[in-house]
Amino acid sequence: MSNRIKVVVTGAAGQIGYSLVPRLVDGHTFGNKQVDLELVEIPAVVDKLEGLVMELEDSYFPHMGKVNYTDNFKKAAEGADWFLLVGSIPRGIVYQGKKIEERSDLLKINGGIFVDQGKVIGEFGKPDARILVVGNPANTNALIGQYSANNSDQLWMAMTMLDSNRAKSILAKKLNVGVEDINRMIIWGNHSPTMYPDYENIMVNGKLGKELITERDWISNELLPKVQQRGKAVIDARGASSATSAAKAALDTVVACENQTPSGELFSAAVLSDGCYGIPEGIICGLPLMTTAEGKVEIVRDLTLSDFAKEKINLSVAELENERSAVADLLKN
Ligand code: NAX
Repeated sequence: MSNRIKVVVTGAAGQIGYSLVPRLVDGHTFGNKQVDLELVEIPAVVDKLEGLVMELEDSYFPHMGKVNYTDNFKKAAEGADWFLLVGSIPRGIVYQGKKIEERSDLLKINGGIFVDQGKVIGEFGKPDARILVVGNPANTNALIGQYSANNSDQLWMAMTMLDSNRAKSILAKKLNVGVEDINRMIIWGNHSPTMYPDYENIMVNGKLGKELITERDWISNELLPKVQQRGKAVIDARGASSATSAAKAALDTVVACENQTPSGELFSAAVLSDGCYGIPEGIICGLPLMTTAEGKVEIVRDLTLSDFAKEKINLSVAELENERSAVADLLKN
């Protein structure tokens, strides 16, 4: 196994990028491997990355390999093992003379970016590259990217780990245990307010969540809205969207994919659905995952879903199907 790994980060000059990039080379995420970084930005801000590179150099990271910054995604992508696609156009900005307010506009604009990046990743990324889409709308961006890449050995994911970590924190407080005691915290569906945090299938010190939490009112009025609206609550409190927690969640996803999943644990990310759990094929949907001893990331297919869970998941799946319809003209390969 190679002792070098090449990681591409888009949106590297953004606020998530600032928290994320240093931790890719601090020895935690990729262990003893030397990590080569390609930091990618749009032409208007790419020069700002010189400052980030200076800070990386000044930070003494023995595991840091070569570091480049560029606005040329194709050059950055050549032979890369990991792509952390954080860059996207946010709601509310003026883009090509128009203020982007509607989710449908957001889907189309970002969709265009992911068509181009997907093609490049399919052609120039490592044959077994792993791609984590963080930039919103993450699930549908990942779907577009995966179509365009047209390379079935590469693994495309959209990030739901932040939602999973948020749910762990709320459940740990409720059950008066540590966050590390909450295992198998799965987020089903879309990374959007329709997501479903599956409290019934968590394991806490040998007990199933559905045995530990029986107050449906607390689930419906506390857990679900708190997890689903946490992103907005952070924006209201901080005046900016989640950054350090989003970066940590991206790193947690990489670590979960790079290492065999411990017995009794599962992790959360959205991947291409294949009909499991009655979820229609061909959407990027939050599902339970594990990494095998051989390093393969697989969907775990034997969780039991209650009628309550199925009803909630169906709502989120319907939203993903609508998003897919809105970008149907971009789903080509
Ligand atoms: P920022 O606006 O601070 O940074 C985004 C950066 O992406 C900017 O520097 C921009 O120039 C760059 N960018 C835009 N298009 C690009 C392209 N085509 N190629 C390369 N770079 C490009 O946003 P930040 O707070 O860092 O958030 C980034 C994205 O993460 C947003 O879309 C945000 O909605 C999304 N989030 C997703 C989360 C998730 O759990 N999946 C949670 C956190 C976050 O809200």
